[in-house]
Amino acid sequence: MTVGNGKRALVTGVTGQDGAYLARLLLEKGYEVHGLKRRSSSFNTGRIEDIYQDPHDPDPRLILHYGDMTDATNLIRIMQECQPHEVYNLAAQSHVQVSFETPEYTANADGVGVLRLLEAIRILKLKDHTRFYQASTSELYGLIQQTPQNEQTPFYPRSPYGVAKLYGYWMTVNYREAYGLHASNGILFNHESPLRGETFVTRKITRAAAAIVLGRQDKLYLGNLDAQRDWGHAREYAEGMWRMLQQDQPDDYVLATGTTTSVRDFTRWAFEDAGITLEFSGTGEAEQGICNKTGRILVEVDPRYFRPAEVDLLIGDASKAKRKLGWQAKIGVRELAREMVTADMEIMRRDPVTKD
Ligand code: NDP
Ligand code: GDR
Repeated sequence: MTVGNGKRALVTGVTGQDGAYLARLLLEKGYEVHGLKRRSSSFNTGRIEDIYQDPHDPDPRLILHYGDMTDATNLIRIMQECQPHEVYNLAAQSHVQVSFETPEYTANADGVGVLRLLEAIRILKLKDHTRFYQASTSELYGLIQQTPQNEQTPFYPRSPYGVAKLYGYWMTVNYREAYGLHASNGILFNHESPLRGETFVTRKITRAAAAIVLGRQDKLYLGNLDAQRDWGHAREYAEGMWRMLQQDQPDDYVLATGTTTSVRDFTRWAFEDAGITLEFSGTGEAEQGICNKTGRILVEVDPRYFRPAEVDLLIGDASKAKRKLGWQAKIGVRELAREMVTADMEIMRRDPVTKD
């Protein structure tokens, strides 16, 4: 059992992929972890089941609070109750395509939500007590200006999500400069894991590869196969977030692997890991059907998954994080895909009724 380190952390978005990895890491380091979770009509704590503690436990190390990034009074009250030494703001409507359908809500939760937390620190006079981490994103770069992208690369977001996150990024910088808050942005490139949400492209692919090979699904429908992303492992990125808040000075850091991969190649590798060799023909919109060796079409391009504006290419330069934080991604995309496919095969074998 880890001995308490006397520190409290508040993690918003604790029920999400990154929140689950970060909460686990903080508990291992001896923090008392407070998590913000939304009220939901069904259980939404699946990702933190293994660290979940009964509220009746006499000395709970993980304490969950109901809350929402769109509710300022609730955030202020939780901050007042926890008096956290470190706040990790991971809560967000994090799906880029969904942000085109819900732009105002995304602005409220992902943009103004950041301001609400920063203001809570200011109102409660916690500025010399509380350090703040903002989950910024490579989606800020958007339209390609230069590659690889680093902390100096200009931003040009391409979605309501990216624009909302731009506001959060600058508010974090502004509160640091205006009020002296220890507030840092992690500009994180895509990171995935077996805990990744099922509608993000990597997990959608690894689940489908597992389901198709087990005879539970006939076909996978995808959008833009030409998009290129710098995919790392979420567990390693959670460690990077923590390291940012251990620095004497607040700052902004890129976390990335430095390697980029197309959606097409990720699909090929994931299916290969599941035991299926895919045959591709043509590219872009000409690429309508992708078959296995017998000619059966397993992957089809469906324009409904094309975005109104796309981010074509992301590849990050994390040399500042390496130099200042001693952080470097070790898990490459090939290993990541294999881990995700293996995990999805196991889940599906355990659950005989899953249908897609
Ligand atoms: P997830 O979508 O897995 O998790 C998002 C979390 O935010 C969930 O716990 C969700 O709750 C919660 N949430 C959503 N809306 C609200 C709200 N209005 N109030 C309170 N909580 C809310 O995202 P990730 O874990 O992948 O990402 C974590 C953060 O990092 C996000 O801010 C994301 O934008 C950012 N990011 C992610 C990257 C990635 O590649 N994963 C890269 C760069 C940045 P619920 O479980 O109830 O839905
Ligand atoms: P992204 O991740 O938009 O980069 O945002 P996502 O996995 O959704 O898309 C990556 C790329 O794949 C293309 N794509 C598809 N995407 C989805 N979701 N579904 C499909 O069927 C599909 N087909 C092709 C997309 O067009 C895109 O180019 C993620 C989120 O975690 C953000 O919160 C985070 O900030 C960024 O990563 C960095």
